[in-house]
Parts: sequence; structure tokens; C-alpha cells
Amino acid sequence: MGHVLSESQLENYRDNGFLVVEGLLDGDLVARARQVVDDLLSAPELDSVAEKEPGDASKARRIWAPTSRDQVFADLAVDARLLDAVADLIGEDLILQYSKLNVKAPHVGSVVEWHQDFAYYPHSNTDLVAALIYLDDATRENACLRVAAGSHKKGLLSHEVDGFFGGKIVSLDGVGVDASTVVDCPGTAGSVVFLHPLVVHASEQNRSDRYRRAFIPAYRATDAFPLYYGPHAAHNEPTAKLVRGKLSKTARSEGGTWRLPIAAAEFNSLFEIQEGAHLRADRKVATGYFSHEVDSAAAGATM
Ligand SMILES: O=C(O)CCC(=O)C(=O)O
Repeated sequence: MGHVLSESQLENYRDNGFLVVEGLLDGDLVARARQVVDDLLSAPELDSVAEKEPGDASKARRIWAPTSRDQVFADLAVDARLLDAVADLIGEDLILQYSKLNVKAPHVGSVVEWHQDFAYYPHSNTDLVAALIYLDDATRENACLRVAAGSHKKGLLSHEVDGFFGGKIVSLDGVGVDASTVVDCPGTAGSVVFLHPLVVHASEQNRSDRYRRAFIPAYRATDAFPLYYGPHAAHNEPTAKLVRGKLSKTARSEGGTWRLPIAAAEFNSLFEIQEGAHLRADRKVATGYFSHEVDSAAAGATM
């Protein structure tokens, strides 16, 4: 079981905090996934399935919890090729923490600002990995992922805006990340970008006339336990499930102090918090860590 990644790929991941594996998943499977996305996006109940682009309500930017909407995504998230690679990175005992699907429609695809995933859901250790699976060929033109290589070694960086969690790193320079370390992660459909939870990453607006869809299941070692149970992190937990190996009765901890993602107001997605959800009149202002009520349509992923 496992051991699909070479020693040089593992070294690459350890050094840079990310790894692109070209063509890990086959074309037929990925074509089926694209068809399901098209079907979901043309469904009449789109509002309960997807978050819309603020500039064009006819387009979606995020499909919530894709693994619970169609078997093709449930199967993809436990595909042996994918889990073998994840096991090589974080060990044989694996939980599927949550999943999401970013749509990046032509001409409108929302920006994803610089951030570290761990800032949204700190855990007792950093053996977590997100697998960004390209469903379309991705290049800089249609907003492939961009990563600050090696930034995972800098620890958890500030994602604060106006004294509260803002879901983004406002300036790379401001947190000591050298902009010259930023690299593009292009890949053909079926390629996977594996991301360490502390690596700083982002993607631009999709200015091309091509989609750049990505299905993103996120995994953790079974002995990595969430440290923060505020709503946008806690509501991933009911659907988190063991996908390989065994559950752990112990939590393994990495020493340190982790800033918690305490936001000023409720938010339903990474996009919303990065765009300043706390400034929106329709948002309930938080009065305590657990005071938010989150739209049930988003259940399963608010990152
Ligand atoms: O879809 C992308 O380009 C980036 C995805 C990402 O970083 C996220 O949703 O956390």
C-alpha cells in the first residue's frame, strides 16, 4: 500500500511545501467529473448547491461538499492513486476532512487571496494535506494555483484584518515571504497539486475564456485533531470520515502557539471572508467564538 511518490518527489514536498503530480488521475474519470459539474451547475436548485460569483449571479464560484452530491466525487476522494500519494505524505491513517470544488468560470472566476489552509482550521499537528485536482488544463491564463515555495517553513502567519481573522495574508512582504519564491503550478486535467497546510498559496482571477475547475478533497492524519471549534471549522467535522487505516485514541501535538481564526462576523466561504464579510450589512456580528449561525447550504466546507 502507498509508496507511489519517489524519494525526490517527497524531498520536493518537504523542501517546498507542495508537489505537482502530472496526470495522476486518468482522462475518462476527469471527463466524467466535468460532466457532473455541468449537471450540478444547470440544476434548478443551484442556490443550495453552489456559491455564486458576486459580479455575475448566473455563474457559480464554489460547489459545496461535492462528495455528498455525486458518487463520482465520493469515488475520486478515495481513489487509490490519490490516497497512496497522500499516505506517502502524511502516513497510512487518513481522515477525509472535507471537500470543495472551485469553479473559476471564464472571465469572472474569483480571486483566491494569499493564505495558509491551517489558518482556517488549526490542528494539534500539521500532518494535513489538501489535494487540488485540476479538472481542466490549468495555466497562468486560466488562473492556475500559485504557491510561495518553502513558505510552509515560516510557521503560521498572520491572517488578521482590523484585528480579526480576515482569511488572507494582506501582504507577502509584510509577513516576510519573499515574492521571488512564488511559482505557478500549471497542470493538465487530472494533475494534482498536493499542498502542505502551512504553504502560502493563491490564484488570480480567470481572465481567459476557459474554465479552470478544481476538485479539492482535504485529508489529515487520524492523530491530528482540530484545535478550533468555531462554526466555519466545526461544521466540517460531522462529515469527516476515516478513509484508510485506523482511528487514533491519542492526539499528537506539535509544540507552539497557534492563532485561532476568530472572525468578527459570520462567513460562508474563504471568498466571503477574504472579501470582508464582516463589512456586509446582512452579516451577524460575532459576540463570542461560538455565536455564529452558518447557512446550512454551506455545511461541509466554509474554507
Ligand atoms: O482554487 C484555487 O485556485 C485555490 C483554492 C484554495 O486555495 C482554497 O480554496 O483554499
